[in-house]
Amino acid sequence: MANNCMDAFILKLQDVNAVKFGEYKLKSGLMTPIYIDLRVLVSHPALLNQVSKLMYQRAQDESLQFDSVCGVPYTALPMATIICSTHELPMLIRRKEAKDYGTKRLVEGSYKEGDTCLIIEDTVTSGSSILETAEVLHKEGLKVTDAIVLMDREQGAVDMLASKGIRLHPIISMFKLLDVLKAAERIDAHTAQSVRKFILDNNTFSVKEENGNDDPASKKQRLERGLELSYEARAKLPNVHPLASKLLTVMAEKRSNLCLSADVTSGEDLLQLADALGPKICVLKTHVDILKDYTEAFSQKLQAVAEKHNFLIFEDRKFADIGNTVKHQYEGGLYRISSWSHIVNAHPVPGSGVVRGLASVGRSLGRGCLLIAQMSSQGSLATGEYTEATVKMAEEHFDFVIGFICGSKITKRPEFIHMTPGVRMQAGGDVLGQQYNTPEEVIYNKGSDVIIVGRGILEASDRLAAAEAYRKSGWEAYTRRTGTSEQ
Ligand code: 5BU
Repeated sequence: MANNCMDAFILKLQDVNAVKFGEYKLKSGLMTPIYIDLRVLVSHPALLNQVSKLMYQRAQDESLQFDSVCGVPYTALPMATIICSTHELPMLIRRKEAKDYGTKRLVEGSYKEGDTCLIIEDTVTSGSSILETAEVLHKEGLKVTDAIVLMDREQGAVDMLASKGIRLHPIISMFKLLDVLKAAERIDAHTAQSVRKFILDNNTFSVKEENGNDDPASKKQRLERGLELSYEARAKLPNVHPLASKLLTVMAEKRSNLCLSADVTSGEDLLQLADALGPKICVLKTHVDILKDYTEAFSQKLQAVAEKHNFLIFEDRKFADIGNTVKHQYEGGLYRISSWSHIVNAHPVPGSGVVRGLASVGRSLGRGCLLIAQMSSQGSLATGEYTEATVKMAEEHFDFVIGFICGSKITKRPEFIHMTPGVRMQAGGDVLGQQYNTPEEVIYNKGSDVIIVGRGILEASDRLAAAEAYRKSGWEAYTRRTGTSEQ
C-alpha cells in the first residue's frame, strides 16, 4: 500500500475510535497511555474489508505458504472469515473452551496432521495470544510458521514469537501510527513522546530467558534497534537452513564471528594458515582461482583441516551467469567447487536463474549460497532497490540461500546470516577502491553477523595474534549488541 493510503487508513482507525489516548489497563494489568481497540471494526464493514485486504496482500507479498487460516478469537475472527471467504481459503476456528457435549473439539474445521495454518490477529503486545492459539493448533498436529497482525504495539511480540519459531508480520507498528497521528496534528508532540517512552520502557519479552542477561540499559538499546536473538537461538529456529544452523552453532561454540579471507597464492601457505588460525575462525574464505598450484589433493586436505578445527569453507567465487552456465562452473571444471566448499556466493544480477542453477547442484549436497546484496568497494552499483530485490530473491529461495554479503543488516529475518567484507581495525581503504569499517562498527552499529577479514590479518607480523584480536573484537561487539555476557 502506498504511504499516503496507509496514512489515510490509520486516520480512519482513529476516526472510528479504534485508537484511544488516556489511561487504560492492558490484559497484563499494565496501565497504558494508548489503547488500540479494533473490536469496533465490526461496526464499520468497509474498514473491516480494508483490513482483511491488507492482511491478505501481506501474505502474498511475503509469499507465505499455508493450508488454512485461523483468526485468534474473537476480534480477528471476522477478519479471517473475510479473507477466507473472499479468496476461498479453508478456515479453522479455535474454540476458547472445548464444549462439554458433542465432539469436544478445540479446533473446528477439517485439517490433517502436518498442515500449515496461518494465524491472523488484530493487535499484539507480547504475542501471548498468538502463542496460545499456535499451541492449541500444534496439539492438533498443525504447523504454524507465520502470523499476520494488523497492529503491533512493538513491545516484544516479534522477538518472543521468533524465539518460538513464528514469524510475525505486522501491518502497522506503534511508531508508525504515532508518526502519522502527529503529522496530521491529531496528537501533540508531548503525547507522541510519552507514548514512545512508555513503549520503550515496557518491553514484555525477557531477554534473560533467551540470552542469559537482563540488563535494562542494553535491553533498551536493543529495543531501539530491534531486539535480537543470540546465535544459539537462531540456530534452533524451525525454518533455518541446516547449513545456516550449523554455522550459527559453530559461531556460538567457538565464540567467533570471524571469517578469514585466506587470500594467499600457494596451496601450501593456505593450508598452513588454515591450520594455524583455524581455532579462531568460524569460516575460511578462499579465492581458489588465485592459487598457482591448485590440485584435488589440496581441496581434500583443506576439508580435513576444516573438520579438525570445526570451521566452514566459503569459496568466494561470485557466480554471475545464467543458470545453466553457473551449474557447470559450480560442479565441474578444474576446481569442482561444489565438492569441497560448504558455501558459495552469487551476484543476483542475472535474475533468479543463477540461484536455481547453483541450487540444482548444491541443494542435494547440503550446500548453501550467499547472495551479494551490497559490496564493500567504492562506487558499487549494488545499492537501494537492487539490494531490496536481492532480499526478495533470497526469501524465495530459502532452501538454498542462507544469507547475504552486505555492509549492514538488510533483513530482520533471523534465519538469514549477514556477512560483511571490508573490515579492518583501522577504518579507511586501499588504493583500488576497497573501503574498511571496524569490527565494532560492522557488528554493533550495522548489525551484521560475520566479519570477513583478509589483509588486516594477513599483513600482520603475528597473524595468530591478529586473528585473535579480530575474533575478540567481533565477538565483544556481538555480545554487547545482543546483551549476552562475555564470560
Ligand atoms: P581484505 O584484504 O580484507 O580487503 O579482503 C577482502 C576480501 O573479501 C577479498 O577476498 C575480497 O575479494 C572479498 N570481498 C570484498 O572485499 N568485498 C566485497 O564486496 C566482496 C568480497 Br562480495
